[in-house]
Amino acid sequence: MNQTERFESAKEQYQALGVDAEKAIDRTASIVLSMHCWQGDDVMGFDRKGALSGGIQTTGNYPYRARNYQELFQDIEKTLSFIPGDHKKLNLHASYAIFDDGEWVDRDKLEPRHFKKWVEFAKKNHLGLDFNSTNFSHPLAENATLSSENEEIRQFWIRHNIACLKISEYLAEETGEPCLFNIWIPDGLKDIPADRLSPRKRLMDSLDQILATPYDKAKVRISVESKVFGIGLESYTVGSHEFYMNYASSRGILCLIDTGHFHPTENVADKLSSMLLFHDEMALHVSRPVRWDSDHVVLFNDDLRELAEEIVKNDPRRFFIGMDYFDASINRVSAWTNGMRNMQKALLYAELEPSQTFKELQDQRDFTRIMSLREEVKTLPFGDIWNEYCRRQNVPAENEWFPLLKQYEKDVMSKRV
Ligand code: RNT
Ligand code: ZN
Repeated sequence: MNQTERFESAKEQYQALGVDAEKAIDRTASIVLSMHCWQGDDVMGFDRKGALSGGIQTTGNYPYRARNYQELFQDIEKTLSFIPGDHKKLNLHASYAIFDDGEWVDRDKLEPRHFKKWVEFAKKNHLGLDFNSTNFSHPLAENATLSSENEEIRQFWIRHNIACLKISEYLAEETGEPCLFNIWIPDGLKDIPADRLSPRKRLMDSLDQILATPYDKAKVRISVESKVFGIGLESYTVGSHEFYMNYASSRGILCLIDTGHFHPTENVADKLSSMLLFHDEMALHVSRPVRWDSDHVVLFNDDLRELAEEIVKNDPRRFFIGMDYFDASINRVSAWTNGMRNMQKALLYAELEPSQTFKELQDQRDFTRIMSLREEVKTLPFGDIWNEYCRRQNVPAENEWFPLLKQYEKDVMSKRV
């Protein structure tokens, strides 16, 4: 059988369960994913030489990391050529500002013009843009940022975030689509705090000062990202889930849920429907924690499938879906590609589920049938639909992209010495 015949046969098998594979393909293609720029260079950025800090870590020494914006652009374009989807966004961090020769400004002085090259790159590749302030990997972030007891330091980070808000507005204006401006800070303590409240009060005040800056809500959505703990900050995180959930609700901004930022036995997929009862929109960082917030490359596993199922059932247009993983132990274009393709796969898989039937069976409390049907679905020829989706999107099929990546590694990446 050739690809078309395999697809037609697979389509019939899904049809037998009442699922329209054509519609599933079209709906998946319309879901917007934001690809994080930071997988390509191990979260190094362009504005400083120092090590990554803030309780997050990249591990591994695979060669050929992108060392400047030209190489990063090259790798992003290669990666995009492997990923299906009608429209994608690129998720930037403030530390990826591009300075002219000899120029440098600190984070509180960043301006839209420092992201002009990213805008040109986005336009060339038909990409939307999202943005993050970088409240780590900086000498003034050694202790605390927006929750700092040192007023000068706290004001520095407030100025940085206000600068980022203005840059986000510029990115939205230039690309003509909304920009998500996400705030994550590493602030926390290694050991048991004497005072849990004051840092949180200061964080609340800092965020209020940032939000007091006028901005166009049609162009920019602001989100806040919570966390359980970071390395060296195991006992206390100022920006906890409860803090940000309440903060976001009371100020009319978005909560960002990072799938790596909860206790390992918590089901993150379960949180989405609850959040969306109280918010029109929410944001995600899709990651893969292994025992801790390790930011492993996202795989096509049960956790991801369940997350995608919830996205699809709660209307994908209500989500800002961003990816957040970084692995320095493997080829970084392959890391990017696997994670992004796996997210797409999970969304297609979710679109191909007989969810209306499942729902009716649940209402009838026919759990015997649900279990059996769910298992039946797992052995359907999903790969044939996935490869057809890739073919229609002009990207390589599942067994085709890896040789192309190895060729790129040989021709381009391996020359970076
Ligand atoms: C850290 C957060 C944060 C970062 C990126 C680089 O735990 O997940 O989102 O990973 O901003
Ligand atoms: Zn994150």
